[in-house]
Amino acid sequence: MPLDASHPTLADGYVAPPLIRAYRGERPETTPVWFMRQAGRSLPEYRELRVGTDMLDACLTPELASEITLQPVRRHGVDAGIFFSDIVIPVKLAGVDVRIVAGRGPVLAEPVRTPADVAALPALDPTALDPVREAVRLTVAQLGATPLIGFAGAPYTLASYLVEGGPSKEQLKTRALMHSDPGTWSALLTWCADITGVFLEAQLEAGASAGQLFDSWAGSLSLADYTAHVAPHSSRALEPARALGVPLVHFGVGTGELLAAMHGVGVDVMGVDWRLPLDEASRRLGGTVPLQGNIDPALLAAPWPVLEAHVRGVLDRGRAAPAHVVNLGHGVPPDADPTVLTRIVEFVHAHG
Ligand code: 1CP
Repeated sequence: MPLDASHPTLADGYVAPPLIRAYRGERPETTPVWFMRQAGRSLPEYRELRVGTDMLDACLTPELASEITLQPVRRHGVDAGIFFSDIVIPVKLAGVDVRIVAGRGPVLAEPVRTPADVAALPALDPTALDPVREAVRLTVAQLGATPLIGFAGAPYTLASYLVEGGPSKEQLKTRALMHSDPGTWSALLTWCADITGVFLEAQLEAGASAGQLFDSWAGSLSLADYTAHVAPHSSRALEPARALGVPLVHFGVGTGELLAAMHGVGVDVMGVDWRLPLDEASRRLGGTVPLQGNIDPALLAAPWPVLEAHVRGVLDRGRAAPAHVVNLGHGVPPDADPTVLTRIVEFVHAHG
């Protein structure tokens, strides 16, 4: 389905902002920059607003989710807002008992491991996504010319939380299921792809101008497993978003060996973590794919001259790609000093 005529990118006199131009492969006058996890615990104004409200409840309260999304845009002058939500929101909205445990992450009341567990996963009623649509509408109305990025978790990363029951370093049970019971695996990933696909679609239809698919934990997979057991499901998750014609970004941690395969699921831009220099990432992608990344989040805690030299290096290597959006190589750490993030934005806008 095409975008509704009320979508901001279809307004009279719409001029694509630098972020969208870079995602399309152009080089705008200033290099765009935003940060994964720019909303959230690094900001005192976020911590204040969240007091007494559960994380997933905050995501589903449109006024609150909208305000939290806007906080880092106002403070840092970044080139995009990233919608404040979580990859497990569609899981919760389908009726699965999942919560975010502080200091840990998403935890399920009952892990999903057997064929019966997978068969019992409930369908997601599209009207359950109404608070997400409303939060996006409120946010886009406030953002003006700054674009909003919508996002979703990729089926593998989502499935890893369902199977493990919570955050896990190596996703051992998840990868065991992939091989021991391919039928159950495929049914589980299809369920994940469908709920996450409509979650992303809802944000884009409501006014987000680009989408990012986070396969954060795909780096635990071999290329062969990724290609055979994961990529087709990621592709399926992106189908509704692709039909809308907005730029799509794909990101994972430790996915240097998977970059080309991840690009192949049908996205325009590849996010790169801090391990792989951008010029090498670009080479692995044939020099034709816009890149996003890849400041090492660890260096946010380094003295400014050290960080500045690192950011210069990221900008220099990023010139190997057709276009570059500066970001971190993963999310903002909760204890990051927010004034350092603002300084990076100023530096990138002045020197990028
Ligand atoms: O600015 C933003 O980016 C805010 C929006 C956002 C996004 C894009 C949140 C809010 N979560 C996410 C995506 C997300 N959630 C990912 C993909 C990105 C990534 O790799 O970091 C993943 C893996 C999750 C799962 C999740 N939710 C974790 C990771 C746990 C683990 O397995 O290691 C955690 C800690 C959460 C909770 C969460 N989500 C978002 C915030 C701000 C928080 C912390 C909640 C709090 O305030 O305590």
